[in-house]
Amino acid sequence: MEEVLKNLFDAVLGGDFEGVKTNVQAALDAGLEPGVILNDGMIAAMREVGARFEAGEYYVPEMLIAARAMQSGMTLLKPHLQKTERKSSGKVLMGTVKGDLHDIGKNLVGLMLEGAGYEIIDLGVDVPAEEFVKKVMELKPDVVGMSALLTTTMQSMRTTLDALTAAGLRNHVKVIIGGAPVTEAFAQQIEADGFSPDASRAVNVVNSLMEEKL
Ligand code: B12
Repeated sequence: MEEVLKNLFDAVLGGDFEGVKTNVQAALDAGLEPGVILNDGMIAAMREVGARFEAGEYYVPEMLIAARAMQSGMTLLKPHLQKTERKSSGKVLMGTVKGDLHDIGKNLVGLMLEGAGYEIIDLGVDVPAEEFVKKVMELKPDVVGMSALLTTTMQSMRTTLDALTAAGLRNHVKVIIGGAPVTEAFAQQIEADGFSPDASRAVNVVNSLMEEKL
């Protein structure tokens, strides 16, 4: 791994805010692709944070500090990730489902979609099914994107889809889901329209759903 990426990885892992910013800038100055900086430097570090948590070496505060350090680096990286060509490709309503407070992945997906020209409405975290329903009625998005990082809160995705169906909205909006524990098989099981394991492929999924809508 490039030295600067290794330093960035270590800075995220250690929750070193200044180190994250310095190394993101250094990586950009060295001409590294923003996508590589994000994936190989920061997301890889968050994966390691998760592994250490699982092994009992890290606790919630360490996870939180690492997450915040990553977010401080994202502020610098954001303008470089967003492409310049702009056309309004459609409206996407994003939210982390009820009971779940993880938002880094959701924010990244929103960012990449925004870069691809979509208008993003972000409902935040811990969003109940009724709130998704209310906002779909009010704002008429083309696509709803739900995120869940806990095996327990994946069930809130099913509840939200059921609530959209019960409100008669299911034929009016496409629904995509994602988050570390979410799989293609789960997406099919709950009859979501799309799934992506990461933010860049989420753009392809939304693009093809938009084509289907036309
Ligand atoms: C940071 C973190 C936290 C932070 C979150 C801060 C924040 N602002 O988000 C804090 C400290 C708050 C936290 C809390 C908890 N956490 Co936590 N957390 C993590 C950690 C380390 C990283 C998550 C992350 O940001 N990853 C980086 C992003 C970029 O990746 P991502 O979220 O997967 O997103 C990508 C894809 O999944 C996809 N994607 C995501 N969303 C969407 C949506 C759509 C529509 C699409 C298409 C794609 C998509 O694209 C993204 C970009 O590529 C994970 C470890 C892991 N391996 O995931 C544990 C993890 C998710 N947490 C875990 C746990 C257990 C908890 C707690 C219960 C701990 C506790 N005892 O309190 C609490 C729960 C709080 C709650 N109610 O939500 C477990 C979950 C286990 C499980 N199977 O359910 C994990 C897996 C850690 C572990 N290995 O045990 N956590």
